[in-house]
Amino acid sequence: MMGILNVTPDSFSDGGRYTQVDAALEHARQMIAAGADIIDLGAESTRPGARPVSAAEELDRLLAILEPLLADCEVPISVDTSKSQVAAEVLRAGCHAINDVTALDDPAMAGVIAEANAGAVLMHMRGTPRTMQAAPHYQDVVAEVRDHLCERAERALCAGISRERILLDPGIGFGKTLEHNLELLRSLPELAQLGFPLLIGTSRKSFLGALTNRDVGDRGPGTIASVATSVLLGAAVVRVHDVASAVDATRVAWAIRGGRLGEGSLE
Ligand code: HH2
Repeated sequence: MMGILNVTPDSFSDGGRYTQVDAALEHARQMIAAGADIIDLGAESTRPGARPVSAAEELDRLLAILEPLLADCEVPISVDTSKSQVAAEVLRAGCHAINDVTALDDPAMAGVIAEANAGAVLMHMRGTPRTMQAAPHYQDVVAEVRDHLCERAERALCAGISRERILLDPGIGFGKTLEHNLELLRSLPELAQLGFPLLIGTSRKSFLGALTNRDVGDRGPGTIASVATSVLLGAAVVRVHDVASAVDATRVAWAIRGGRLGEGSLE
């Protein structure tokens, strides 16, 4: 269970709530008490149309919280960044994994992660956050996402990232229509055949709004349905804002699937 901690002013569902260190720490503590196994710390929003931030600004936001978070929290911390320069600094500061929504687009990223012997989440995205939802098109979304993830996993392995530290993520909502998202979720058993644990992030995303006709603050039940389904279909890790409800849903889905709790952890 990965709990989301966004120290951004503009994230799509929790922007501005945890920009103060005290509020961020308290939220992390609550997520861990509720059952988060990993905290994913992000300082640059990737919502459609988001403004890119400089490496210096991203690092300022991250380092302000990372040190107290590492001192305070007993679970691994991943940092959601696509910049190798940022990754190098946060890994030096002690974080355990990099969650890269561009799956190693930055040519130096794989080497930086390998050198730190850290975990890597490699996510599929079509385009950039600024452009990705402008008429995304695929011939065969599942095959294209699978091939891209396979190629990026190879890149990670060649750079020396340990196989058991790599997770793959089809990138729900990143350059995908509603139908693409549903097809990818339906195809998790096929994506799992790549042989890496799958991480799935559906929490409060707009495809849930399209299905339920709910605003972002009212997508809890939709999130839970998508979390349970993802776990049942093969997700090893789910990335969520509301950890408590997702933990219950995951326990039930995991038990029905017949899986072992704790499988697919970043450590
Ligand atoms: N989704 C978001 C951000 N990072 N990382 C992975 N691996 N998978 C995801 O699905 C994913 C991700 C978007 O969600 P959120 O962090 O809540 O919003 P924002 O990007 O606006 O901060």
